[in-house]
Amino acid sequence: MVEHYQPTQEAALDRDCTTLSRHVFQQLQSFGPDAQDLSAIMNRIALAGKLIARRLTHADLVEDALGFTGRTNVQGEAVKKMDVFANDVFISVFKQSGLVCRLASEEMEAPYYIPENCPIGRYTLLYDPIDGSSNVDINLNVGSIFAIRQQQGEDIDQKASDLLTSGREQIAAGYILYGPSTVLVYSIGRGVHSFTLDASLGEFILANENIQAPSHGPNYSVNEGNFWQWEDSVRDYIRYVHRHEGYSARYSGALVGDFHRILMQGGVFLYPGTLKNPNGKLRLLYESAPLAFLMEQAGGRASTGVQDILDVKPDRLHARTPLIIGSPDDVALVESFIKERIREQEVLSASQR
Ligand code: P6P
Repeated sequence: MVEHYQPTQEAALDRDCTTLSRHVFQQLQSFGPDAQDLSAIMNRIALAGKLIARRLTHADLVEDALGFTGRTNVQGEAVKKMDVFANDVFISVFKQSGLVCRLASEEMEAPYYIPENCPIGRYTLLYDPIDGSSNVDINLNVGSIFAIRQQQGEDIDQKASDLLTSGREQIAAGYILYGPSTVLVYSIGRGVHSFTLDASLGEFILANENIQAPSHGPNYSVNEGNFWQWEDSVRDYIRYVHRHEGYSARYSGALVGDFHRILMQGGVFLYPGTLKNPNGKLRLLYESAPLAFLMEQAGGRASTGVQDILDVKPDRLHARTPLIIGSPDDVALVESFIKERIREQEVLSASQR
């Protein structure tokens, strides 16, 4: 009688085999064309993460890897060499993929179209290639943020106007955190999952499934140097956390690391509007909306202060938005100060009529 081989049920082996592309199929419980596309897209994003991580881990040993290019991007920010490298990595990994036709990035004024992938490629990648790049030269954490959307319509004029829709059109989002380890966190709308890069395998391996943000946490993450630039309502919130026990200020100046702490430990990250930037500093389409997608999937919230981030429709590709994101109880607390001030202003203006 033929003895049928029984593969080992060794958990460690199965875990090491749970790569990002396999996990997408597990999530979707399908091997259909959409699942195949998403699995392949996530695999290429993982490759981008590996290429950027490799550069970062010895950037100060590589000729010409650090410092500024001397150019200014569409945001009016000085462009760092690492910004350009990372931007081009994401373009390169999607060449000859037939998947992603358009890439919209913080570093490019208009979307980039990959000729051989258009119009067959029906996916668009929106990304911040290196967020927090001021940290690169001092070896502190930085991150890449991405969102995936499906193209709506033919975009004949190549204005990508179909991207000016709410974040609820995103089909996937995530980030890569380049820290002591390189961690990729993603969601395709079925929970939030993290993968850690095992350099010995050259693979991102599943580390945490179905991450849930705590309903409340001790961290509040904000640049208090802007204190006198904010609305009174935000200052009222900051005074509140100063006066009450149980709050810790944690701010690294790099959104991805600050967000990851809030996702894992709870609390709130906020970048409110300031006198200089009334709509805030962070960009909607490739920073706030992808992170809002993740945070909602993890049971948290993301708000402008008066509206859910995922409901905001941008009027242009590089639109900015105020961002309050994190544990539901903590986001609600910040919103309560903002809404209280709005009520007071409405009462005052009614009394003056
Ligand atoms: P500030 C980095 O430039 C960035 O876009 C985010 O990563 C970060 O959260 C924010 O700006 C920091 O801005 O004004 O506090 O230096």
